Amino acid sequence: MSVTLTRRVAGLTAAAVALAGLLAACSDGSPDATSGGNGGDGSGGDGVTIEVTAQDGEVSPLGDTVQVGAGEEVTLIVESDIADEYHVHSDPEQEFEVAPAEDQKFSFSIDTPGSYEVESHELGVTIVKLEVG
Ligand SMILES: [Cu+2]
Repeated sequence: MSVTLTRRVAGLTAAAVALAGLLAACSDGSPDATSGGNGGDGSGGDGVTIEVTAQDGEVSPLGDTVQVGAGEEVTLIVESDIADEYHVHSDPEQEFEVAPAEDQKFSFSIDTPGSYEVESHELGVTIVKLEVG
C-alpha cells in the first residue's frame, strides 16, 4: 500500500509576498536632492517640530498624522541608533541622510496641500503622515 502525501509548504510563498510588499512600499526615486534648505536659524516663524526617535529597530512616532500649513516649516529632530534615510513623499520628493546620532535637525516645507508620508527607508515604516492644508 502506498501513502499519499498531500501536504504542501505554504510558508515560503507567504514570506515572498510579504517581502515583495515591503520593497514596493517605497517608490524608487533616485537620490538627487542636493538638500537645499539650509536657511540659517529661521527663528520667529511658526513651524512644526516633530521629534523622531529610532532605537532597536523601532521608530516613534509611528504613522501619526500631523497637521501642517502649506509652506509652513517642518523640522524633524531625529535621534537614531542606525544610519538611515528618511523620505518625504512630497513632489519633488525630499530625502534626508540620517546618521546614528542624536539631535539631528532636518527642515523642509511643502507648498501643495495634500497628504504626504515621511518614511524611514531603512526600517520600511511610515514615521508620520503630514496633512498639508
Ligand atoms: Cu520613500
